[in-house]
Amino acid sequence: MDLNNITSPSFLKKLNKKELDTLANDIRSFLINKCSITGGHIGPNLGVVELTIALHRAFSTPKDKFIWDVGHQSYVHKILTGRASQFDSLRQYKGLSGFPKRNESEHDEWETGHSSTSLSAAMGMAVARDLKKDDSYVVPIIGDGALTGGMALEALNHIGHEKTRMIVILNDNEMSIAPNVGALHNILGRLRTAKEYSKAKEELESLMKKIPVLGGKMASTAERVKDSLKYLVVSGVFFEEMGFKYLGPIDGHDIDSLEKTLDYAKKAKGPVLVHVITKKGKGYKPAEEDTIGTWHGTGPYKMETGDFVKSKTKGPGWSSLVSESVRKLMETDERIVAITPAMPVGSKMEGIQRDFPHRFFDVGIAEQHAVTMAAGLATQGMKPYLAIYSTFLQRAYDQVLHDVARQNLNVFIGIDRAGLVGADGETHQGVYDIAFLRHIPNIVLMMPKDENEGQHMVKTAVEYNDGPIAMRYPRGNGYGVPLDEEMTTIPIGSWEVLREGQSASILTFGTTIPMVMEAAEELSEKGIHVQVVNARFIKPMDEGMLHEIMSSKMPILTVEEAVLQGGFGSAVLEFASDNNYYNSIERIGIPDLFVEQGSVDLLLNEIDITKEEIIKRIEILVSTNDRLGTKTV
Ligand SMILES: Cc1ncc(C[n+]2csc(CCOP(=O)(O)OP(=O)(O)O)c2C)c(N)n1
Repeated sequence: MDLNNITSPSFLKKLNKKELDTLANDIRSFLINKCSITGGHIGPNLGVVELTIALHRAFSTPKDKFIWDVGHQSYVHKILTGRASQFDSLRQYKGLSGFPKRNESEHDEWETGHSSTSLSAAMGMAVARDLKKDDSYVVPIIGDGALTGGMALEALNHIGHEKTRMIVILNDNEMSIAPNVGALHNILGRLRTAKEYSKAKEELESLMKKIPVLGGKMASTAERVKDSLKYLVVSGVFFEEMGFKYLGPIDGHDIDSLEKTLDYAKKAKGPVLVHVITKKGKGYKPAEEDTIGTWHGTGPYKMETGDFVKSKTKGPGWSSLVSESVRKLMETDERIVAITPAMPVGSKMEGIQRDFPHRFFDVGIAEQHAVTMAAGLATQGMKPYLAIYSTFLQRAYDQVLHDVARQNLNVFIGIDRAGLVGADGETHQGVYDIAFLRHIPNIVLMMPKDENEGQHMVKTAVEYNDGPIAMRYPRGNGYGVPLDEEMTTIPIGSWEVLREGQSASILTFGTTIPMVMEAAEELSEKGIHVQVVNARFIKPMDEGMLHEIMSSKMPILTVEEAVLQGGFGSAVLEFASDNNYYNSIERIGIPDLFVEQGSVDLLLNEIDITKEEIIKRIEILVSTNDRLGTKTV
């Protein structure tokens, strides 16, 4: 069938079994083909083809509400709700989002990107529904990985207590972004294999229904039998104890049994959890055989072989460089303990995991726990290294503030994917961390200009024993600069002049340095000689150098790939104001908006973080300064 002709999911209800199987095959081929060109979350989506079809047959969106947790597995839903024709633009600038988007379709009730929000959102929607005396269904769809997130567990606790009517679909493929971890994962493992429990429970329940009047003693005896049966057959029937009716485990690739179970679930008065077993990557051999998470989300690949199309890179990946530097230091420093909240593959920590299995912890999707666990380690004289994406560190703001910084503990935070990240879009841009960390007392925040300075910063962070220290590094690869044999430390709070000049000073750090250097070169050809400073410590700033620059009365331009409000430029303005300097100061950075998806270069262009803008601003600054002269105190 031509999937481009689908306009609404209502057509599904008219299809017979054979037609449904054909549709599932067509959707798989379509996804494998389209994602081979655009890249995307192919593995998770291949796993939910039948589940999504069954859901759209059992329910009627938009009246009924689907809430996709994380949202990376919503491609099939997008196809069935009339968006197949947009897949050529998947994850590209102004194109189809890789996550649910409310402005894309009335069938997208909830936007995500970060994990474990679905159950709380569903609770809100279900309460609203009940208050409005509506009869719709609220259906959160959550993976076994996302279920380990603290928020999901907080919501389960509340929903089970309130007995709110909703149908939770647990999409259990035994994988998070990498293999799933944790005690909850083990509970699911036992449930997956405990078919006998489900069968025995059903038999007992139907037996109990056959007894005409279950009065007093007899009823409670029967309940007790049922209870003890649970423990006899499978220890810890977690969900029932939490107040949910547990249905499953169901084969998530069998549309018929999925539908029967969903129809049964619809009759329940309170919360139901349908445990669905799926296979990530189903139907595409390379993805199906993946055991480490390579096919969770990919760039373009050759469809026939599954070989990834390699883009040309000069230097090592930033995550590899940082993890490898930490791994080397772990050889001689036994205090170092490495932690990742579910991202061992993304943060390239396999080497650490292999060489130091007892000093490596994948804690699951649990950023808050990861940070406070690191704080606990630090109280005992250990040196925790926590690799965490900038965007996900947002989850652990209070833990950084209250547990780490307030107690001034020696925690080293590697802020991975700092800056714009590209195709994942608004939910994943790592552009807020400076603004939400800079005002926290005690913390040191730095970003290297290249991978050599990066390895020295890792050493600096490990040697630093005066409190928390965080190092930002971008997504992607370094420039291929030579790496010094020995890692050395950099004086905390020291900046570096990269280019001398008297007309103006440009203060910048990290990824924007090359564009600033190019702008400086072009400006010098026009007779404007700017100083360029590698402001590698965002906190503390190099106050000595700032006094020097500001007292020279040069105009100043700050450039950062991060939000302007509360950012590095703001810190420079605060410094000027606090010290009564009146230099002209302008800032380039991310304005007050959420930056959408697209290639990083294109996005930088869109928000005017460009060489051309730097040249333009400096020319205006310098000419105004010359005309007016610098105001003095
Ligand atoms: C707060 C947060 N931390 C980390 C991530 C990165 N992440 C994206 S998907 C994913 C795994 C989700 O696993 P699961 O819910 O089981 O879905 P599956 O991909 O297996 O279908 C992780 C850790 C995220 N999106 N949000």
